[in-house]
Amino acid sequence: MKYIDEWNIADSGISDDDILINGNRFLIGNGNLGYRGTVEEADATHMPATICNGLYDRQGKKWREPVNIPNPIVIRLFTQQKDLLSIKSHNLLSHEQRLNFRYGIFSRSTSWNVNNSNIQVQSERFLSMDEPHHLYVKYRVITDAPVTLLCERGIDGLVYDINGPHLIQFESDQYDSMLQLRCKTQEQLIPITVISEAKYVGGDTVRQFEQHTVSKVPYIAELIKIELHPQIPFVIYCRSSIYSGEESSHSYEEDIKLNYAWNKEGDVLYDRALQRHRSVWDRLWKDGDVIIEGDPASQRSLRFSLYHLQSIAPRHRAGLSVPARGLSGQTYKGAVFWDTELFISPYFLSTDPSVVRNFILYRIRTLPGAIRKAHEYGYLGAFYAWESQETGEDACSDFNVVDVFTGRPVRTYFKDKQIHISADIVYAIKQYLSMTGDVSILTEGAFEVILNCALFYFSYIYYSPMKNRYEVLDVIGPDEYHERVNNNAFTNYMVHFTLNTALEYINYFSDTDKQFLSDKLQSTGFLPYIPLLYDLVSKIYLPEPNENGIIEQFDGYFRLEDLSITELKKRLLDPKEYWGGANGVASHTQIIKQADVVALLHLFKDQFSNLIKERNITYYASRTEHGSSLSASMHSLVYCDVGQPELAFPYFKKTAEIDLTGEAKQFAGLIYIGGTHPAANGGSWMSVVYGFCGFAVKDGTIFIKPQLPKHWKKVVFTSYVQGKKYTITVNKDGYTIC
Ligand code: IFM
Repeated sequence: MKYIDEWNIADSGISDDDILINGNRFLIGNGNLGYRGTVEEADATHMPATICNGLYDRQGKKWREPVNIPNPIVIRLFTQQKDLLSIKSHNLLSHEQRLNFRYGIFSRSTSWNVNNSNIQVQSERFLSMDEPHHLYVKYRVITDAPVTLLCERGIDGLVYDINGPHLIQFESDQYDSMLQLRCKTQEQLIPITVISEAKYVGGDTVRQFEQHTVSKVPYIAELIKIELHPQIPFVIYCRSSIYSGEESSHSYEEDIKLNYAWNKEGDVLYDRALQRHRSVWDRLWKDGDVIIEGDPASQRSLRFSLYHLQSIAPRHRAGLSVPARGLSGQTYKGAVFWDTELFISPYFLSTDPSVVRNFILYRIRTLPGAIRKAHEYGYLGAFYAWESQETGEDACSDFNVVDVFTGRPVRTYFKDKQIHISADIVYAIKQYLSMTGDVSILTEGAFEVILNCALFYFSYIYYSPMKNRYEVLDVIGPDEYHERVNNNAFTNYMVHFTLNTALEYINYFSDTDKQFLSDKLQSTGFLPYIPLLYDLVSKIYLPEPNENGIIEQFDGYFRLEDLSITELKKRLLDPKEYWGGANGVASHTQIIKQADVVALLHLFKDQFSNLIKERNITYYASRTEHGSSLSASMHSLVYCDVGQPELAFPYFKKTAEIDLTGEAKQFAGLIYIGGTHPAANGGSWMSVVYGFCGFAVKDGTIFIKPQLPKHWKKVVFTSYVQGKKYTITVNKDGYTIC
C-alpha cells in the first residue's frame, strides 16, 4: 500500500489476496450502490460486486444475502490473437490502482507489452453522489507503437456470490451503444435493469466497429476493433445505470432518448456529471471533515474512515440503514446490526443528523418484524432482529459458524439471546432526540419503538423474590464468546435505560399530548403495565463493582479460568477454529471477544467514577481478543475518558486503519467475513471527537475536555447541536467553539 497524500492511496498488488483486499479498500459508493475496487477486465474470480442497499435474495435454503447485480462495467482488451490483457497476464508491465477518497474516485493505470508496443490503460470511475443510480467510467487506452486491439465492453451477469446464484430470467437488448441486461431475483422476482452506454472518442484513431452482441446471456457486450496510433488516445466514456424493483420500470423509449444524448456528447456529459459529483462531496466534507494537525497518518486514516461512512450513507431513500459491512459485498448477509446505532450514528448525529433520522425510520419501518420476532419467542413488544434486512425479519441463522474439525455447523445463539439489540436502538433514538431536539420523530413512530422495546423487556426479565430484584437471564452480551449467561452487566444497564426512556417519554406526552399518549399506550398494549414500569425501573439489578472495583461481566465470570491470550492461543489446534460457543477455547475462560463492560463504561460514562473506569479497563483490556472490529474504539474512548490518551492511541490507530491495512479478521470458523468495517470507521471518529477532544453534549450545552495525544497539535471538527452548527477547535491547552 502506498500513501500518496492525505486524500490518495495506491496499490500495485495483483495477487489473489491483494485483489480481495483491494476490492474493499478501493470501494466506491453513493449510499444507494457500492462497487468494489476491482479492475474493469475482472471476471467473477476477482469478486467484483455491485451492491444495492436494501436489495436481498435467497437461493433455495441458503442464507438470504445482498444481490450482487450484474457487473455493469466490464471492459476487456484483447490482442488480435484473442489474448486478454489483464492484471494476471504474463505480459503485464505495471499496474497501480488508486483511490481518491476526497471525491470517491477510483483510478487505475496498467500497461502491457504487446508485440513490443507498450499499451497503457488509464481509467477512472465514480458512483455519482448526485445521481444514485449512475456509475461513470472513463477508460483511456494509449500506445507507443501502432497496434490493433479488440475491445469488449459489456455487462456481466455471471457474478461471484457467497450463497447464490440469485439472478434468473435474463434478457438483453442493444440499441446503438446502449446495452441492457435485465433479470429478476430468484426469491421475490424483483426486476433489475442494468444499462451501459458508451461514447467512443478516438482522436485520429481509426475504429472499425464490429457492433454485435455477444448473446450468451447473462453476458452482453459490444465488440470493437481499434487501430491504435502512437500517442493518440482512444477513450471510452461509459455511463452505467442500475435500477431495481419499481425503479426498473422506466420505458425503453426513454432509455433510447437518453442514449442518443450520450452518444452525441458523452464526453461532455461525463465531465458535467463529475463536476456535480465533486460538488456534492465538497458539501459533505464541509461538515463531515475532521482536521488533525501534527499527525498526517492519523489524519489520513481518519479521513479514509469518514470517506467510507459518507459513501454508504443512505440519503436517497427514506427508511434505509447501513449494513455491517457497508456496501462492500455479501458478508454478514448485508444485515444491519447494532453497529449502526452505537457506532455509526454518532458521526452522523454531529455532521448530518438527517442520516440518523433515516436510520431511525428504518427501525420504525421494520418494527412489525421485531414484534413478530418477539411473538415467535413468546414475548411481548419488539425484539429487533440481530441481523436485520429489508423487512426486519431476523436473517441471523441458528448456525453462524462452522466447526473446522468436523465441518459441521455450530449452533450459536446470537439471534435468540443478544437481546440488547432493542435497547441499542432506543439508546440511539434518545441520543438523536438529545442532540437534535427533533421530537417529531417520536410521533412518526419512534415512540412506538420505545414502548415496544420496553414491553419486550417487561416480558423477558425475571423477578427474584429472594433478592427482591429483577434479573436478566440467559443472554449474550456484546462479547459473543460467552453465550447464554445471566445478568450481563451491559445488557442489564441497557434494559434499565430503555425502561427509563419509556418512562421519560410517557411523562413527556402526558404533559404535551395526552390523546396521542393514550392512543399509543392502547395500541401497543402497554397500558396495563404502566404500574409495573416504576417497579422495574427501581428494582432491576444493575451489577456494581466488586471490592476491587471490577464489574463482573456476567454472573460467574470471575470463576472462569483466568489466563492470558498468549496462553489461550497455544491451545488452538487450527488457526481458524472458533473461540466461542459451547466448545470454544475461550468459552470457559475470562478471555472475551470484544468490549463488553468497557462498552458499558463508555455508554454510561457519567454513572461511573474515574477510578472504576480505570480499574475496569485495565482488567478487561488484557482479557480482550478484539476479535470484533467493534472493540478497539470502545477501549480508546474509555482510556481517553480516564485521561490516558497515550494508551488510547494504539486503539484509535487500530480502528482507524482497519480498512486501509486490510488487516482484519477474514474468517469466522470457515465463513468469509471480509469487507469494509463501518462500525470501526464510526469508532475512529468517536475516538477523536468524543475521546481525544472529550466532546460531549448535555442538555444542549457543549463540553470539551481536551486530551490530545502528545504529537497532535490541533483538531477541528463540526457538530450540529439542536439544529445549530458549531465549529470546534481543540488544541493542547484549550479549545474554541464558534
Ligand atoms: O455486530 C457485530 C458483533 O458485535 C460482532 N460480530 C460482528 C457483528 C457485525 O459487525
